[in-house]
Amino acid sequence: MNSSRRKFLNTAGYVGLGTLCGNIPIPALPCGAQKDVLPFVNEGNTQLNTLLDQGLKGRLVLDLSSLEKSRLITLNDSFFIRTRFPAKLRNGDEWSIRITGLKGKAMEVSVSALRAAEVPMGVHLLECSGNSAYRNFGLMSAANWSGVSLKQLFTQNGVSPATGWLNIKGFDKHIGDTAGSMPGASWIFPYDSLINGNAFLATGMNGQILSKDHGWPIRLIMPGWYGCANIKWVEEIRFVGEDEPPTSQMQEYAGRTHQKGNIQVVRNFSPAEVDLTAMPIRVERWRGSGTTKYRITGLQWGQGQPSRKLKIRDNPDRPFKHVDNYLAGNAGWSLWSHQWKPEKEGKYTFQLMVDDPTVRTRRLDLGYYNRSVVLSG
Ligand SMILES: Nc1nc2c(c(=O)[nH]1)N[C@H]1C(S)=C(S)[C@@H](COP(=O)(O)O)O[C@H]1N2
Ligand SMILES: [Mo]
Repeated sequence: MNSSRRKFLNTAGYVGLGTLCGNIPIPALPCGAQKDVLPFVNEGNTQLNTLLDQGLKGRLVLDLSSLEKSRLITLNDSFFIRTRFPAKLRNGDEWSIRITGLKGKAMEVSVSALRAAEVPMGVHLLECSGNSAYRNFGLMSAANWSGVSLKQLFTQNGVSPATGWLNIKGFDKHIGDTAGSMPGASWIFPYDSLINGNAFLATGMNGQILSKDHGWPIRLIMPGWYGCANIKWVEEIRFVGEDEPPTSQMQEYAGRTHQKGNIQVVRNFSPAEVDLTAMPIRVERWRGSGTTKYRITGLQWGQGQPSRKLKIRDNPDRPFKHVDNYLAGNAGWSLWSHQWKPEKEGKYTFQLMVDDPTVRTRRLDLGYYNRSVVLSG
């Protein structure tokens, strides 16, 4: 099925025979109930699951509406892309990473050495900090990565921290139009966050060698941090001081990574962590024998454990109610579902909250992940 047709089916109100009638976790409907999916309104109209454009302008936006419990790992050619590979990317087999800013001489680690040490690193989700309704929230995906942790890399090569901060720099030599994004990506991390947070240099994704668009031959994965810090095409790791100015990449994303106050120096930069977040991905209407039932399926993701204390409301003036079902364990993200009982026609805006004051939910609380549907006869 081509993607425009798929998108139509998923978002423009697919009407089909519900074959799952006895199985869906809302009160059973008579077999033969008709299902349709209510489209989300006031969102962008990007072509989903389709490779668009080249280089810095290159994008692939994942269609989240079709996520199921058995399909929480994103296939490699559906995994979202925020920037496609730079035209001048050189031969990966001869690639090496320079480690500089050391007390002694700079070091080189070859890709072949990294590949030889590659081990499974588990499932991690990436979310672009610019993931928004304009992109149908599809700048987000989860994969099963493999690679080498920085901790192991440093231990094996006898690297001791020369300073408290590391600048991880990618190869970004694009040609042509930069589409408003600043070329050149690097991020400066506290050394301790990288080591304790289990950051790794990924060489593989879902059992395959990393593709060029996802950072071949080497990319950084910093678990739980926004995509923008997950540098692709890594070519240099440099120890820097706490008074180093944030990179252009860090400045570009400062607003989206919750930075506040004086951020002239990296010491004042807060970790680009993704807080716990949740939103609906599809709203189904099941109609049969004079009854109509609505089911909302949604995602939750972000740092820490998935919550069992999600609440949802269908408009700002309505009370939050506990979410009914938690469908799958954590694979970077997990699914929930909820029976929705709208009282009348009209526009509804869903917002979730976490009923636990110990869990930080900065973006969620801003209404950033609100999604709306319009209900009519
Ligand atoms: N070198 C380099 N790394 C980069 C980028 C970039 O432009 N150049 N984009 C970043 C951003 S903004 C995001 S969201 C993620 C996206 O990773 P993906 O395209 O593999 O999904 O890569 C990050 N790493
Ligand atoms: Mo991003």
